[in-house]
Amino acid sequence: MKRVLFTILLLLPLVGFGQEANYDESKVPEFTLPDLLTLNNGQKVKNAKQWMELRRPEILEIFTTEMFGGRPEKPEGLHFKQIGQDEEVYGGLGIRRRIQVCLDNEEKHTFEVLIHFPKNHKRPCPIFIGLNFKDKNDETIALESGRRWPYELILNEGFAVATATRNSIEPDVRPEESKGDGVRAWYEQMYPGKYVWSAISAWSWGISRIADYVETAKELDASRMIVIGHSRLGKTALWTGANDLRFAMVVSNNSGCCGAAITRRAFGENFGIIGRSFPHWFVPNFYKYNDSNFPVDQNGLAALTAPRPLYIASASQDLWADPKGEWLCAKSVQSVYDLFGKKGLESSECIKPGERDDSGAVGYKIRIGEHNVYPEDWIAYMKFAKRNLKIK
Ligand code: GTR
Repeated sequence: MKRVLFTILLLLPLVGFGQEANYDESKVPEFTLPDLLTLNNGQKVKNAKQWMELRRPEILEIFTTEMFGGRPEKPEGLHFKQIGQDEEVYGGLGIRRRIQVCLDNEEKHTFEVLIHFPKNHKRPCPIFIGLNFKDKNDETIALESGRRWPYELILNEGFAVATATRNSIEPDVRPEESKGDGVRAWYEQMYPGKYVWSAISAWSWGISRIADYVETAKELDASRMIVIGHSRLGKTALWTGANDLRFAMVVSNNSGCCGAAITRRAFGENFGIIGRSFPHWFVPNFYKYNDSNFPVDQNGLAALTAPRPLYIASASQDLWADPKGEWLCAKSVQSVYDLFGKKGLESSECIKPGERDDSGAVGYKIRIGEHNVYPEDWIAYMKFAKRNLKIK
């Protein structure tokens, strides 16, 4: 009985409470992607300066008001406490540090960050920063070592990596289940009605607070911070890079609908399904839209990373996230990267499972297998980072 219930629960998002996901390529509608380089007033963006000063803010505004919501500035009382350090982990390869990010002077609102960095680093380490799927107050905070967080591998390549649980910043629960213990409820108490923001915005805001810590740590290279995320946290990674230009590179791993997948393909998860399943990921305006009428498509979100390196990755069995739509997204940010003279994808159609197209400033790959992050994914991201961020 338990197992049947569990299976039904697992399948619920797939059927979207009655609204079906399309998996038939022949049913993908004809569509034209909204032009990233046409300003709201109809004029064309001609150079990088106009992109940065005129069009980029317009697109950022669309995703802010219509999808994820805005983000407060960093809080006044923000400070950090080191609450633990192991001087030798992984046979002397790394140092493991625990930081408490205190969001207020009274330390009523805090979350914990786990940082690994190479022990024998010669200069500040480039660092991957991403949230994880562990539960709040889990003793083993983020010790998801092994597959998703292959610390040994990362340390061996000379990178540091910082992570925190998403639930410790903002619980990943529907509004009716909320206990009011996330940063959104706290801001609402302080400034009633001022911020309309989703859990995804709140998570991205939390990642920026980790970046604030990195700026204070001499072992870490704040000019080479890479935001990384898988799935819902891949959406979050894109949104973080869009809002916080301190991040030098963005990695979206299997982020799918409202992440890197082109919405207008209406393949796999779609606006209707995601909006019903995860109302806390979006602002109320999101519900005005269907798959064909959002003012820009997700290549607009991805293009907010430009000219910084951007890696979009899919998995062949992860049709829910629409690999082909993610490839199209990576491909169709090219007009923006062109303005900066940056190379994008080489492929002219979606590459085959197991292949990579990542020799430029935009990378795409599709791993054979399911929705997840594996060491082989990290290997590709680190190689891409080393080349693009000139890491020796
Ligand atoms: C699914 C959701 C996806 C993706 C995924 C995850 O249920 O429909 O958009 O975000 O969760 O985060 O694992």
